[in-house]
Amino acid sequence: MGIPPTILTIAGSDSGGGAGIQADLKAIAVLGGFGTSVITALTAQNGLGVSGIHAPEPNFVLAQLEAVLTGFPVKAAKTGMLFSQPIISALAERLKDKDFPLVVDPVSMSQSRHQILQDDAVDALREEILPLADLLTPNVPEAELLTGLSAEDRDGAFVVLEKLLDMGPGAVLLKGGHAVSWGRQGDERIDFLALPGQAPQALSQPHVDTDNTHGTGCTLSAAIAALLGAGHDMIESVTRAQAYLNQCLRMSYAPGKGFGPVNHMAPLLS
Ligand code: PXL
Repeated sequence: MGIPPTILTIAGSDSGGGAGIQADLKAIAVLGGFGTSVITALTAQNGLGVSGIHAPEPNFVLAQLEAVLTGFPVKAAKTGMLFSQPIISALAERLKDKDFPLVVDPVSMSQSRHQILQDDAVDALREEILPLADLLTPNVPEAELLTGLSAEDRDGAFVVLEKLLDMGPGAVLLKGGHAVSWGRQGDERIDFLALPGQAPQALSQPHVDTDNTHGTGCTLSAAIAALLGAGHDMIESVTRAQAYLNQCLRMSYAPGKGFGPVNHMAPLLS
C-alpha cells in the first residue's frame, strides 16, 4: 500500500456528526486520503438545528494550521465554516504561500438556516480567501451573498459566475439543485462549472428523493479536495466528487431526530 495523500480540512465541528469537519474527514478517508483538520469553531448541533457556536482564538486556529503544515506534506485543502473576520484574516495570511490546491466552500448558513458566518466576515472571505481558491463552490444563496446579484434564472447565474471569477478563484462550481429553475431538468439536478475564458459547463446528476441532505456541501468540497490531492484534474475531480455525493445521498438515513446526513460510507457498502 502506498501512503495516502494528506488532505487538510479547515472547517467547523458539527456535534451531530453529519456536516463540517466530521463529514469532511469521512469523505476524505473513503476517497483514499489521509485527513488532517484545522477546527475554526465548534457547533452544538443535531438534526434539528444549531444551538450554540464557540470559536477558539484566531491564534489557536493558526497553531493548528502551523502544526499540520509543518508536520505533513499537504496535497490539497478545503475550507468550510470560517466563522469570523479575525479567523479568516489569520488563515489567509498563512495560506498565501501554500503550494497545494485549495477548494473554498463559502459556507454562510447551516441547513437549519442558522448563520455560521458572521456578517462582517463576508468582506474578508471575498477579499482575502477567494483569491487563494483554486475552486469556489457556492450554492445560490452564498453566490448571491458574495456578489449582491440574483442567480435565480440562468442568465443571472451566468453573470454571477463571471463576477465570482473576477474575485480571483481559479474556477467556480455554482450548485443549482432543486432550489432554482435552472438546477432542475426532469430528473436531473444541475450545477454549473465555470473556468476563466470558457462557457460554463452544466454538470448533472440524477435527483435523489431524500430529506437526509445534511452535510452535502461539506461532503462535495471535501471530496473534490481529496481527488485533487490524489492528482486528478479539476473537471475529473468535480465530476467524480458529484458521483460520490450522489451515492452517499442514495444510501442516506436518519440516525436520530430531524434531517439525517448523507452516508459517507456508501461506496464501501454497495
Ligand atoms: O452546511 C455547512 C456546514 C458547515 N460546517 C458546519 C455545519 C454546516 C451545516 O450545518 O454545521 C460546522
